Order: sequence, then C-alpha cells, then structure tokens
Amino acid sequence: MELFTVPTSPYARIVRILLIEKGVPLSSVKHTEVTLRDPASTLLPHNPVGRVPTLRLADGTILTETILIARYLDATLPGRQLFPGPADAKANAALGTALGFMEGVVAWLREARRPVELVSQSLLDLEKARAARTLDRFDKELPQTIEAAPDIGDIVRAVSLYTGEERVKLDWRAGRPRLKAWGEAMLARPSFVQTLPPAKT
Ligand SMILES: N[C@@H](CCC(=O)N[C@@H](CS)C(=O)NCC(=O)O)C(=O)O
Repeated sequence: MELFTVPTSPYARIVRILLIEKGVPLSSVKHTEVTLRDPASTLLPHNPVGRVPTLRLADGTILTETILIARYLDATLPGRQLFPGPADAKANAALGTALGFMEGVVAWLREARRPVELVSQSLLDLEKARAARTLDRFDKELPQTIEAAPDIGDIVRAVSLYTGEERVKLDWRAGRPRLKAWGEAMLARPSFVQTLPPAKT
C-alpha cells in the first residue's frame, strides 16, 4: 500500500494516527510525499481530485477521502476496531460532530491564509461561532475519564483541536476544563506525538 501525503496535512495525520492506534507500524505503508495545487504533482495521475490523503492499494485501486481510507484500513488490518458499527448511534453521532468541527476549522484556516484584502470577515465570524458552539458541546459531553482506547471520532476531534490551535490560534482550553483535560491527554498519546507535523518556518 502507498499513502500519498504531505507532512502538514491534518487529514493525512488522522490516517497515520489510526495506523499507530491499531498497532500497525507506519513503516508497513509506503509514504510518498507529493505537492498540492500543482499541475505537475505526481499525485494527479493517481487521483485527479489532487487531495491527500490518497491510498493506492496493491491491486492499483485508488482510495480517497480520509474517512473512507481510515474505514478501509480499520476493516482490513489487524488490531482493535476504531470505527463504530453503523447501528452504534451514539458513537456515530460523536464522529459526525467531530467531522463537522474539522470541516469548519479547515474552512477557517483556509480563509485566514488568503491575502488580507480578500479575506471575508463574515466567513471568519461564522466559523469562529461554529467552533465555539461545538467546543462547548464537547466540554459538556466528553467523558470525565480519558478513554484508554480512543475511537475514530476521538482521533478526528483531537486532530482538529490541535490544528485549530496551531493554525488559527483557536483557544479550546480556557473555560472548558473537561475538554482541556481530555484534549491534553489525547495530544500526549504516542500516536499524536509520533505524527506531529513539522514546525512552521
Ligand atoms: N475531504 C477530503 C479533504 C482532504 C484535503 O482537503 N486535503 C488537503 C490537504 S490537508 C488537500 O489535499 N488540499 C489540496 C487541494 O485542496 O487542492 C478528505 O477528507 O480527505
């Protein structure tokens, strides 16, 4: 299997964390770094959409979209299952909220890095409000005790917290003691430490 990736991608990081949490060595999947938004990118002949992560299987099948790649790896590799079954309403509800939160954080950071004269303040305000509401919900609903075995929803939520804090200074800790304890414990896990993106230069 070959994983096309860029080191700073929070989406690709979710896949890498899932592998580690399953006990699968990262080295068992070939990692190929590609360029993005580049007509000469070596990714494009495999995936015309041009996004990472992209996973090439041994038979040449190209899998795209983080959640589909993660679900495939969860189902086909050894180790504990990180995806809830389709009828597990509570776990799927938590996964859905985490995915929506991540989408909002990514929309925010993409808007924030546009040239200043093009930035839409109303879009930034919308995403800030979405994030604040969702963080409050996390703080209310997360378990008091930190789970020893996080699932895919936990991984998406914690990667999004990290990304929001690093890229748009999202403050998810202040005034949210339960989320703070949960998030700090998650970010200290070996799977998160081993997949830290390179420091920004
Ligand atoms: N919906 C996709 C989003 C992946 C995504 O946007 N990846 C970014 C890197 S973090 C990317 O490839 N951007 C290049 C582009 O949008 O052209 C997924 O869940 O995998």
